[in-house]
Amino acid sequence: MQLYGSQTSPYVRRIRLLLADTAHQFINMNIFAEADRQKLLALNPTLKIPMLQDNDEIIFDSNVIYRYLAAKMDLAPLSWYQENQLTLINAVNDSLVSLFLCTRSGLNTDEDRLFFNAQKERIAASMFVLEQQAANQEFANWQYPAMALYCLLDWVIFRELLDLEDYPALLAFHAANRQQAGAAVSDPRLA
Ligand SMILES: N[C@@H](CCC(=O)N[C@@H](CS)C(=O)NCC(=O)O)C(=O)O
Repeated sequence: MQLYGSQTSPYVRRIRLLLADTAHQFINMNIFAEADRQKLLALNPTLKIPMLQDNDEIIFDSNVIYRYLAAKMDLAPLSWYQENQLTLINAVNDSLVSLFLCTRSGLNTDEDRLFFNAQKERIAASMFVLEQQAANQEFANWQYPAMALYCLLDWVIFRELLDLEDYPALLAFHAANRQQAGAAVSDPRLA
């Protein structure tokens, strides 16, 4: 089984944490460099990572990769509540990736623009709920939603995207999970 990704992507990292105790090959790519981009394009027209190859099967998108691996690893299906937790985490992650790419494209995301404001509103509203859930110990079990949350928070800290001092329960959750299997080897700071 091959996992295509990058060292810094929080979406890739959650799958690496899931596969921490499962034999697989991690293929580290720079998807904005031409050679790796062509390699990815040949297999995956979405040009996004993560992507999983398992013999003849190629799976795009971390959500679908999770479902594929959960079936293969015989994991209990996520509850609807957990699915919603994942959607909240994805909402924050997608909006932060969008703003990050805007900044990298030379745009000033501090400007009063509909697109920037919509991302920031979504981030604030979703982070508020995630903070409450963390305070209620709803991420206490090291299952996929907790893995995804850890990867989001660690990436936010690494890229200095949000001030997490406003979210003490999320900071406590992050600190409590630094030693989980696969966390050290998948640290974005190793990039
Ligand atoms: N919904 C996708 C999102 C993946 C995603 O946004 N990956 C980023 C890296 S963190 C990416 O490939 N970005 C490339 C681009 O947007 O061109 C998933 O869950 O796998």
